[in-house]
Amino acid sequence: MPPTITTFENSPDRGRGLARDMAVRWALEEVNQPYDVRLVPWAEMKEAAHLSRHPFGQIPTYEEGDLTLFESGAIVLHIVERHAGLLPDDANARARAVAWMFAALTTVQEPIVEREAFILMEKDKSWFTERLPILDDRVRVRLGQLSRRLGDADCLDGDFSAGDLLMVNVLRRSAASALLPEYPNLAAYVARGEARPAFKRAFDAQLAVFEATLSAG
Ligand code: GTB
Repeated sequence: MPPTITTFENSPDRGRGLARDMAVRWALEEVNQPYDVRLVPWAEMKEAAHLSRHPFGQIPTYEEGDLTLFESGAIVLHIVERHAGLLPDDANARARAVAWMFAALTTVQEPIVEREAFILMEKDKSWFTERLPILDDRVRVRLGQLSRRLGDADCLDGDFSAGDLLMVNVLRRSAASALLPEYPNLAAYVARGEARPAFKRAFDAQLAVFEATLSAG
């Protein structure tokens, strides 16, 4: 039985692959594992059935036999630990790839999410234009550091790993991609990730869900 993941029935990102199921889909595609999808309507996100899968009533989740997981990072780690391809065999290199996974989801993502939430929720506030450049600069600090570390390498540490997958996924978030042109090597890094066949399959699959929802009215 393939694992089942949950995603939005009607994603607010309108099929741009920005919701967190994208990383899970991409990881599954990279390791060539088929999966089923359970679509969760908005009205059911906080209902008992979904809360039994996810304590915070969010997507994505992952069910495989008697294992149910939430948190996209934990799900991706589970997938790549069980299937070869996205973690190096060497123990130290593997530990460094996991460090990059955490870096993507915490150190890099944190200022990006803060900027995104600010734009979404405080756009009409009197302090918006004064505060936005402060949040822009917080994102720039991280992007600048990441850009210097990546240099002209293709990946963060050796071959493409789960660390790169999560980092590209985080850099695709709207608050990061708006500033990405200032960092050509990061923009190229994201473009390389998006050009991977597994990314394209994952992207097309989530887009197909959005298009089917649209045409169903
Ligand atoms: N830390 C968790 C993880 O990584 O799995 C975060 C999960 C999460 O934030 N899930 C969101 C969710 O379920 C969807 S992805 N939200 C519903 C709720 O909390 O009730 C976040 C997201 C949503 C929409 C866009 N977008 O429109 O661009 C991008 C990202």
